Amino acid sequence: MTTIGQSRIAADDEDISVEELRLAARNHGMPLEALRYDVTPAGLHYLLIHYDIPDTADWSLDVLGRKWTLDELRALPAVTEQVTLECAGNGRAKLHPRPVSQPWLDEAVGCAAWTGTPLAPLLADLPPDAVDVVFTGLDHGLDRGVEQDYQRALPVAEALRPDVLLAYEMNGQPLLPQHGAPLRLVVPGWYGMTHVKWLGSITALDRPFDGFQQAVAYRITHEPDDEGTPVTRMLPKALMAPPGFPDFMTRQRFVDAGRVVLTGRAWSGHAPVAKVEVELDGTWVEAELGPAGDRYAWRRWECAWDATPGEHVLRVRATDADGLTQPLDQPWNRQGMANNTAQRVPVTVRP
Ligand SMILES: Nc1nc2c(c(=O)[nH]1)N[C@H]1C(S)=C(S)[C@@H](COP(=O)(O)O)O[C@H]1N2
Ligand SMILES: [Mo]
Repeated sequence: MTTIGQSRIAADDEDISVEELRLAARNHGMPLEALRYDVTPAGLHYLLIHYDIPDTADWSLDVLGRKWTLDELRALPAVTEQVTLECAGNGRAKLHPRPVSQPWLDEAVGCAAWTGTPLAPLLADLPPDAVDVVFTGLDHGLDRGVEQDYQRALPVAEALRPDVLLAYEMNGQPLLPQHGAPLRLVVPGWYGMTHVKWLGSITALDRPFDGFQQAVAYRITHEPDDEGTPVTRMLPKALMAPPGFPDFMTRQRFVDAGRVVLTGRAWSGHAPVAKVEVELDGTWVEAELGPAGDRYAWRRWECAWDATPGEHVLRVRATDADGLTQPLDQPWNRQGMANNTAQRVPVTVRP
C-alpha cells in the first residue's frame, strides 16, 4: 500500500528553498509585459511540467481502444480558438503561510491560439454508463510517494463540449515539446492542469476517476486529511501590465508624474468578464474594456491615472457576468490553489 505524503506548508520565517527555486527555473512564467499581446508568443507563454518532457518518437493516440496517428487527426475538421490558460497554483507563493510547491507569483498565465480537432466526435462510442473520461499523458513520475502517469479526467458532459479540442498547433505552429507535442487536450475555461499534454490515451470510466491529480492534488483543502473540493474552472482575474520601467533587482516600477494609461487583461472561466476596476489612490475606478474576442480568451482593459509624485500601491480586480469577483484579502488553502486575490502593484511616481 502506498502512503500518500502531505503537501507541506512553509514555516512563518521560511524562505523559498533550493527545491522550489529548481521548480521555478524549469517552469517559467509569462513576463507580465507580455500582457500587451492578444495572443501570447509561444516562447513567452508560461510553462508547467510536473515530471520530464517525455520522448514521443513512437507516438499515437488511443481513443477508447482505437489508434489514431497525427496525420489522421489532422485530416479531421480543424478549429482554432484563443484560450487563456492559467495554472491553478498561480499566486501560491503570495499566500501566508506559503504552501510549498511551484512558487508562482502572478505570472502563470498565457493566451495562445490553439488549433486542433473537436474531441466530441471521437467519443461517439462512449459507453452509455460512462461517468468520467480519463486523459493520460506520456510523462511519468512520483508525487508525494505515488508513482503515476500524468492523468486528469473530465465528467462526460464537459468532455463532450463542442469547444474541447485535441490540439496539435499553438499560434499556427506545431506544438513545441514543452507545450505537449504532438498533441494536447484544450478545455477552454478550466485551470491549466486540465489541458493534458503529450496525450497518449483517452479512456472511459463508469465511476468518478480517483487518480492522484484528481483526488489528491488540485483540491481546495484546509486540513491535512480534508477531502476538499475539486479545482475546476478559472476564477475571474485581472492583471496589470507593469507600468513605466523596473528596477533590476526589486522589479519596483517607476513612472513620471502626469497621465499614465494603465492596461492589462482579464478573464474568467465561469462567465464573460463584465467589469474591471482599478484602485487609484484609494478609489476604485472602472476600466474601459477592449473588444470581446473568443469566449475564453482574455480581454484587454485600460484605465487612465493622474499620477502624483510619491509612493503608490495600485490594485486591480475583475468581476464576471455571474457576479463572481476577486477578493481583496487572501482566501487561503493548503495547496495554494486558485488564489485570485486582487493584484497589488507598487509604483514610485517621480516629479
Ligand atoms: N501530461 C501533462 N500535462 C500537463 C501537465 C503535466 O505536467 N503533464 N501540467 C499541467 C499543468 S499543471 C498546467 S498549468 C498546464 C500548463 O500548460 P503549458 O505548460 O502549456 O502552459 O499543463 C497541464 N498539462
Ligand atoms: Mo498548473
